Amino acid sequence: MTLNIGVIGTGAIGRDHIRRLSFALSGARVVAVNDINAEQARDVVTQLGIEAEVYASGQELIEAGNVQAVLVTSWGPSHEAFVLAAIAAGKPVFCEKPLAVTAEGCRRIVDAEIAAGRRLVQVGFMRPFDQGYRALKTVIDSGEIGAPLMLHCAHRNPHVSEAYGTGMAITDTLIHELDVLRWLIDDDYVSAQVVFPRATRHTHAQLRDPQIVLLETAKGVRIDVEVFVNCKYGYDIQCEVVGEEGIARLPEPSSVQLRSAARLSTGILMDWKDRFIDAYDVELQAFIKGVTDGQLTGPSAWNGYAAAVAGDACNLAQVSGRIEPIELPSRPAFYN
Ligand code: NAI
Ligand code: ISE
Repeated sequence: MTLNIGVIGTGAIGRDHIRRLSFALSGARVVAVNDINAEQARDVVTQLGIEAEVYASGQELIEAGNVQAVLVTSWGPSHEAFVLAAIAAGKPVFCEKPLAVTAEGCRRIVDAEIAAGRRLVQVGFMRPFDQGYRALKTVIDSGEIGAPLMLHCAHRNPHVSEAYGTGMAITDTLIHELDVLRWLIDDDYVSAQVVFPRATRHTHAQLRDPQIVLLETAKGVRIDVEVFVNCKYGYDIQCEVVGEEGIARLPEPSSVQLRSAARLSTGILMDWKDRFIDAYDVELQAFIKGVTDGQLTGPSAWNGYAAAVAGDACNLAQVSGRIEPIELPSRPAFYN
């Protein structure tokens, strides 16, 4: 069976996902696309040489008879309405992060999915599918470094657009750590604080950059995440887990070691598309398989909600300067 997918949002990641669905993965094809920039949507279809109809609105695409599953890759604030519409239409939906821009919005999706009676939503948290994070989790779960005590992490982007503000460091960027770290150490957050070091001269008036987010978990683990989105030198994701018996680090992406011009060096990637290329492939192949088998297994709407609850506290902490509590309700049995 070939799954017919409709994609809403043909920007950077929408286009990349359409490419992988059309040429890298198996079991699916893109039959419909939509973007508020219709010309761009048409260009993507033409440039990739796929046979997909361009729809005038996301809602029409969701309702189209030949669309069996939906990919939401539009801007964050539009996600909630599209995901709710897909659930209402009974169609499985893969939604890029964030699931919704507030925890309240994510909760409405969780409630709608539970009311629908079956899992229909997978969130685009790709890091749990990344080989490096999986290897790190295997080491932690093996007990070799003992119980985790502290995590030191960094999420660095070379640059961001003028439209990216201080709050987005949480909702757009840190949200990946908020999801993957609770999975990695099987724990939940209980508080968050945000501190701002000296700002880089490469930032702009609406963005305080860098930031350090300090999280505490239910088991007492302390986590620091540096979010630095104008670091210039590369796209760099770091994660070090300090345990009672040893330390484990997220592996670097493999790259050729170079001896030249009196230097020993390895390259650093510049783009998230390259850094997580395999993880994006695996997460979407899992979505296709889940829909085809009638059993979605990837990150759920509850994962999207849990990350957003922590994200809301971090956003609050950015403004208050205080340690803000994180209160995640217990997980409904539906998501066990
Ligand atoms: P982008 O700005 O390149 O593309 C977004 C597209 O959505 C634009 O073409 C825009 O015209 C379209 N759009 C906005 N509102 C719409 C609406 N109501 N209906 C139809 N189209 C609409 O942004 P990018 O980087 O592609 O990000 C899109 C989403 O994917 C964001 O939520 C972002 O956080 C997420 N993302 C996830 C990544 C990951 O690592 N998982 C990486 C990059 C983005
Ligand atoms: C972007 O939207 C992503 O999701 C990338 O993975 C992240 O590194 C970046 O900071 C976000 O802007």
